[in-house]
Amino acid sequence: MLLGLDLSTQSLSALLIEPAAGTIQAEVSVNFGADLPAYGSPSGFLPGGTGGVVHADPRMWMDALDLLLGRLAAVADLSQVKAIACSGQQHGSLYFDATFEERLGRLDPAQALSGQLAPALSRATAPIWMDTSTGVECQEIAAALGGPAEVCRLSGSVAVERFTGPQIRRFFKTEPEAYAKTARIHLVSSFAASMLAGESIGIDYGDGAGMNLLNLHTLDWDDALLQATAPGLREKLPAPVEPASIAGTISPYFATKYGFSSSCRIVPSTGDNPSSLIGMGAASPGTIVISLGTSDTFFAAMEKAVTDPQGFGHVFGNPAGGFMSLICFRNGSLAREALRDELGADWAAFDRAGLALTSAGDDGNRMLPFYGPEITPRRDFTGPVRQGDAAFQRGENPPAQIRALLEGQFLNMRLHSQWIGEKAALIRLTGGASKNEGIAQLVADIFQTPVERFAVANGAALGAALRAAHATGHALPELEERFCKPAAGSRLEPDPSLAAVYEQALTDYRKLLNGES
Ligand code: XUL
Repeated sequence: MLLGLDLSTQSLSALLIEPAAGTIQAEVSVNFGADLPAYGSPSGFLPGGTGGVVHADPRMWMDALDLLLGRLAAVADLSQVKAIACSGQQHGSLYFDATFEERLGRLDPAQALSGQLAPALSRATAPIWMDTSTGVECQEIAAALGGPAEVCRLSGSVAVERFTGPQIRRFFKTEPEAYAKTARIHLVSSFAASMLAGESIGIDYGDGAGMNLLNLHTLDWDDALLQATAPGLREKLPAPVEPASIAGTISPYFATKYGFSSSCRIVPSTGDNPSSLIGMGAASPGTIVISLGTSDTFFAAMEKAVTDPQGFGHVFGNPAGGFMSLICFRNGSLAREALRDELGADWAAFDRAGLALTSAGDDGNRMLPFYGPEITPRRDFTGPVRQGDAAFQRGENPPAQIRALLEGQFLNMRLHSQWIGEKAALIRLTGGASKNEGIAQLVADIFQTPVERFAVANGAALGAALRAAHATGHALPELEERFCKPAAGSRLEPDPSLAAVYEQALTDYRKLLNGES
């Protein structure tokens, strides 16, 4: 059996697979808010941060790992696990002093992880991906490199607030002594693997590319980016590692405590988006994944590592080799829920029958679908911008508002993914709103590409389990064939008669966004 773990914002989950049979043997999870209330983090982070600060308590993640493996050992024979791979929320970082490696190497199974590792924290809390406090640091890094375009050319992304490099720079500037005491910096994902291995495990090219520090051309930390970020940084970072490899063997702590075999292998971790790419069966170019959540994300394996000239999209390493694109849209369900509440509507109004009250393109009623600041495009919207007939502009006619919002969201996604330059053969849609037939058909029509929905809820944990299987000799295409199946009857074909309507809508949308109409 192979084990995949996903350390996400709100929970830590485990998925155990039997690769030859193509079966999921066990699935357990720990919810940080419900299961570890002592950390006062109902949504997985410490509430009340100011100036854009969003941090989490790393001890919560340590306790969660003990709790999760205890639960898993109660339902599965962990001595049968050949290898473990982890996935983690991207960009979050942990800071440890010089005692960390030694502590990792002599973990006592009679005690909890947190009591043994927390004393090595040189920064009590960990900034996570929701943190937006580093605007100044992003500007400083870009300026040191001669402009945002150079940061993007080297690292695959312009300097971004939530990315780890700007976060490290802010720590160095605000707490220079604690930074100087820091001997090891980990990402959430590489930290999870390091606990399991009892030694520091490297950072893979998938998650490493979310730091503004990894040079995508050399796949090593970039000296100019390191220098622009903070002094002495190379020594503090674990080396970048090839994702499909064996990084270590399980620490005796876990073998003794939870019954793992002492030969169980640890595979390098990756970020949750690269891991989902594998879990959604999209490791090779040609399949796009669109995940509809609080924020919407768009990602796909890439033929070539091209970067977004506008600087909104990102390029990460693909754990299966090569690269992947990732584009985040902050106003996902956030905006869908805001409009639903504004209209006093329910989700049925967003489904097939509700959408059938208006027609595709809705005679030119258009909306920039942003209820708050957006990152793609990066702009401080304060509410949706409407263009169309007078009643529509006043916010009347609920069916027209709903269609315009949804069309706006996916036209915006189509527009801002054009830099990738590849036409996909298939879209795999996941996340809460993907169950909605009306939304799924709209995606197929706007992209003029077939859409499939997925049965597996946790694509990131499945991706981790598949990566563990891949790194221990199972062929990825066969694993995808067995595990990455669409839900029965979930495929929707695009309506070709709408291609021209949405070409025109895309032109109109671009003009509205650029203030040209
Ligand atoms: C990606 C990002 C988020 C986190 C969520 O850039 O910030 O998708 O990975 O877990």
